[in-house]
Amino acid sequence: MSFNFKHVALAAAILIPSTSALAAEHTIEMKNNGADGTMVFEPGFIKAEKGDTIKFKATDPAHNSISVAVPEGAESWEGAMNEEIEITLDEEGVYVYKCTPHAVLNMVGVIQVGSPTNMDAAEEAVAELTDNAATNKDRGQMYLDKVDG
Ligand SMILES: [Cu+2]
Repeated sequence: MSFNFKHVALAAAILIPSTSALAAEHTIEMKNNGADGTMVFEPGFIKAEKGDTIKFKATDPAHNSISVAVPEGAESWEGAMNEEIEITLDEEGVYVYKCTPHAVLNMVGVIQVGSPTNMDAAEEAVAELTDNAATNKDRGQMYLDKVDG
């Protein structure tokens, strides 16, 4: 076998996986009952890597996922009721989201991607969600407390 550029390129393609090949897929279930109480995203906190995807799974009906705060440059999202949406985490920072009909029950969640670049905005969003919630008032802050770095 002759040693030429084609072989080197092929070897590199096999030995060095691209970043996208390493991206993980996470699932967050939208549930009526979970480990953290009723009307809940599970898990409510996820630490992910840039480029990972999140699938919101409609385990129980009558939930949705809508972003409340996202890092600068990241796309916000708005899932319809019962819609299973998939989002890609393109920017580092903290993502805060809620379920529209159950925001009053503090059905919220937090995703950390890399460095928490927008922590102030995330804290503000969680404080406002907490103010507007009638129950589970410690939930958003409990998730936010898990953000590190
Ligand atoms: Cu809900």
